[in-house]
Amino acid sequence: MDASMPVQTRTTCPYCGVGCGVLVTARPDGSCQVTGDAEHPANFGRLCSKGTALAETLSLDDRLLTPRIDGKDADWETALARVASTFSETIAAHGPDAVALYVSGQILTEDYYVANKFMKGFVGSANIDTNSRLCMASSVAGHRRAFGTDTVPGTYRDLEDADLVVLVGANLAWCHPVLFQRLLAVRKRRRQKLVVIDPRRTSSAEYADLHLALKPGSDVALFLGLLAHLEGANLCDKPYVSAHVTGAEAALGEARGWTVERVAAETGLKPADVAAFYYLVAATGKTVTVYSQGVNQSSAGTDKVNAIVNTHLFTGRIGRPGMGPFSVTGQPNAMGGREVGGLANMLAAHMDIENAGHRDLVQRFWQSPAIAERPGLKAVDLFRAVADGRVKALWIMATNPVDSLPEADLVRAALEACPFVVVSDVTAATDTAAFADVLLPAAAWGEKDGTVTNSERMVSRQRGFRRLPGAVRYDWEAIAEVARRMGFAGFNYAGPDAIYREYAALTAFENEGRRDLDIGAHARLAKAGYDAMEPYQWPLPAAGATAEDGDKRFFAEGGFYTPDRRGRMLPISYRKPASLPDAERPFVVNTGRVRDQWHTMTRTGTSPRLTAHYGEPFVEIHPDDARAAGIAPATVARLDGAHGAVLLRALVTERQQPGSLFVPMHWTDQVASNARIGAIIPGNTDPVSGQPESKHGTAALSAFPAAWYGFVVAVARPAVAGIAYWAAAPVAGGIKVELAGQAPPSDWLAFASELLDPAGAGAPDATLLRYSDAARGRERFALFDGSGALAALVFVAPEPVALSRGWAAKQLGTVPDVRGRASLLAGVGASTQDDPGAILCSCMNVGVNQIAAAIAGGARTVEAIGATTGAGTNCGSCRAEIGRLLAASEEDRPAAAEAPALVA
Ligand SMILES: Nc1nc2c(c(=O)[nH]1)N[C@H]1C(S)=C(S)[C@@H](COP(=O)(O)OP(=O)(O)OC[C@H]3O[C@@H](n4cnc5c(=O)[nH]c(N)nc54)[C@H](O)[C@@H]3O)O[C@H]1N2
Ligand SMILES: Nc1nc2c(c(=O)[nH]1)N[C@H]1C(S)=C(S)[C@@H](COP(=O)(O)OP(=O)(O)OC[C@H]3O[C@@H](n4cnc5c(=O)[nH]c(N)nc54)[C@H](O)[C@@H]3O)O[C@H]1N2
Ligand code: SF4
Ligand SMILES: [Mo]
Repeated sequence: MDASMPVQTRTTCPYCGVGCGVLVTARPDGSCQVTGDAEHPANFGRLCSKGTALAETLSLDDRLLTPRIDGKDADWETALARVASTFSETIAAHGPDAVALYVSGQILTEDYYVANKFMKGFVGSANIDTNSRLCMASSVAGHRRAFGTDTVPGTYRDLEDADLVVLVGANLAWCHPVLFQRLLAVRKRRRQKLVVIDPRRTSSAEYADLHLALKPGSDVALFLGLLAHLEGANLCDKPYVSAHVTGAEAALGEARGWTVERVAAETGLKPADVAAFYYLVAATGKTVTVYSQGVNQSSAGTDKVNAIVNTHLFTGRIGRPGMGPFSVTGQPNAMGGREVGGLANMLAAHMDIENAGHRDLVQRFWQSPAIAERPGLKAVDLFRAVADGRVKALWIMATNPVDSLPEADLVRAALEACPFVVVSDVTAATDTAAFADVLLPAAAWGEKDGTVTNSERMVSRQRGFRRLPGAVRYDWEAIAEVARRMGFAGFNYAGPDAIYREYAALTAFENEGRRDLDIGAHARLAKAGYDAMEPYQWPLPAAGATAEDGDKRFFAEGGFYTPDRRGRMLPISYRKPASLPDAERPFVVNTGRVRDQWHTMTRTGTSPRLTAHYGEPFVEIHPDDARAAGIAPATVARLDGAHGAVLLRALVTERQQPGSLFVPMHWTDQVASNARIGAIIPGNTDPVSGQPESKHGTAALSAFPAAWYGFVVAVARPAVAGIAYWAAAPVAGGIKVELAGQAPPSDWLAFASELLDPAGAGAPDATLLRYSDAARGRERFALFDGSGALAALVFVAPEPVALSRGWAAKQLGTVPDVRGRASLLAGVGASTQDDPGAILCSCMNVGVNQIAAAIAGGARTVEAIGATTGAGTNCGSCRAEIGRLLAASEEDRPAAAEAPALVA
């Protein structure tokens, strides 16, 4: 091949569970371009803002490129020997349950398979759990209770074929944007109704025909009422239920008392809205109920799932086109992990640890010396066991539990106390990696090869298109190498294709239709076939699959995987969340995601484009609550929970309901002073699934008594240690940092010099200009390097600094003359004209100010704004926000008032 030609690779997006196909064109200079794969059945060419920005997150700057032992660079041989010997010694001295693996829905199926085999078959303990416990565990448990196996019955096409889509605790517009785009495309062709059930008015809710802003945690009451209503409306599918379902009578027994009035009282909804929802569902056969973390992350998560599934089983609306309950998965390989048994209470290939026949089958297949006899510790309990010394050696792979688990400070303390911690990551500096005795550098997206399964059971290849940098290795390889050094046979894989074949063979082994998950057709797939694999939907038995990919559904004709092959309706009773607001902590703390960030920001947080949407950790507060607490918009607020406190920018908005606060989960100690929201979420879990109630903490809310606010933009990260509030985000050519403090420093010049030292303030040829208006509490500094180029700007004021961040960032590296230097300090030129404002459309890089200008120029529709600015014309996930700006302008409010807190 001509080396000067760009090379194209078909792979899969590493972010959400929609599982979009992407086309990567790698250019000879090492750069690459990412576009949607028009032939991939999940997205047909579409991408969202995160997928579109993938090429910007491939920098090696923050990568972990070599193993480290006790903080010092080491070679792989030493690192692997250390891990293997410490694991072996710990097992010899304290038994197999003294070691554990904590893995992630972001590793590939092949990695996951090897990790699970290593622990359950060779170490002989089921102490392997995954961040899916924080994510999908309630759906898994609900599926298993109702279907006898963990199956998503439907397909994405069902969302398009439905006449009614109900989103429960799912902000699809931001978290599964391409799936949401597929819904919006349907709307252009025909009438499809959308109901959104979410305590907050989310971007998804902006599109809803009916938005039910229920009291947090009250979903079970709402769905019990729905079941009662469906019975009253005579909508039981009697032939289906009598042939294929058990438990209907007991389930109805629990539901019958839930009248519209009682549901309204419990959920805080208007009776008319509850009734409207019930009528709509009753009237619409083709109903799909999509649910996500507002359902799963609850101490009643499994009950919420079964309350929803009950309504579908009862009406026979399952497994048929346009009908069904649909649990959308979060991570790119949440499904793959469930399939190979990544959870502590599963075996492999959808087999159960508690089933002696399954244990025997898997052990014979693996020819392993052991097989875990009982479920292992689930994530929250696992880290408690680390804290109290029961688990003495822990290997964490592709997840950041110091940020993402509840009671996160206790998790941190547990890792600090743990005798031996191994962390496999792609990023060098994470809050978790700080506690690693051995740090192993993993191959990242774009480098690794394997498979992932999306929400509709579609298996796709991730393919590498870059050489492995530094000394990084594949995650499966690291585990296999350790396993071999521990003396275990059965880990000599030549490549991921060999692992995949073994896994495919296990799914078919002694199956004979008894297990839903069967991809036996691939048990002998050669490497060439693996490399050329097209996306396919399981099941794919050796005998040949029956339906077309994208159209394979379960349970329309019954055939559940319970012993009597019937689906189960469960008697569900309503109970309130585990921690309720009280006098000490009167607010509910709801946590979740923003559109352009991914989890703990190790990748999306490195893109200036993606951090321009929401650039700072924030808390959404209803205006009445903000007023009562004396919190002005864009000031800093403090939340005190049972286990810690956080400082966040106040985003005062009517989209929030009174009494509730919403905080994104993304900000870590790497990018902010004190914004790890996991630290104040209690470790309450669902009794069946063990999933933590991340959507329902409690806290007290108060104003942070800031005496000064600051804003810095600099070529190098300022020295922020010791400042009460700071939050950093990348900009082109540098970094921007927001600051706030209580007592002002006694000497601002000394403060600024110290702060900017990393940007060169201490260099002999540097110039630090100062503007001071002490009477008004204003201080400004501009730092120039020896060549006269701007290296930093600092603005300090007694109130939140009003300065265009976009303008300030653009000045970095410019070489102004004397007058220019003065106007820099004056902030002159920072008019909204050259400032795009907070970036609303990150695909096309359009900010709120540009949209406001388009509106002022006469654009009256989202389409018209798109035509003049380009905003909303690519992935479309910002269209709801643009609509909001339009609505705001019609109410004659300044558009920028709706902008995210203080980013512009
Ligand atoms: N941009 C972006 N997309 C992502 C991710 C990301 O980090 N960033 N992560 C991926 C992952 S791993 C996951 S799991 C998914 C999660 O996707 P989602 O579940 O859609 O996202 P969340 O924001 O966690 O929560 C959804 C909604 O639940 C609501 N909620 C809170 N409490 C309740 C309640 O009691 N009842 C109801 N009905 N709703 C409630 C919240 O207000 C929130 O709007 O997103 C995936 N996609
Ligand atoms: N308060 C609150 N907490 C939550 C949630 C919430 O809504 N609210 N949501 C929960 C949910 S649904 C989820 S899924 C979790 C997510 O939480 P985490 O899994 O902790 O978050 P990530 O940032 O995705 O962590 C992935 C880590 O793996 C690294 N990584 C990426 N690719 C690879 C790879 O190929 N190999 C290796 N070895 N490392 C890699 C990344 O650099 C990063 O450090 O958070 C949970 N925690
Ligand atoms: S919707 Fe966006 S984040 Fe999710 S897989 Fe598709 S491109 Fe990636
Ligand atoms: Mo998740």
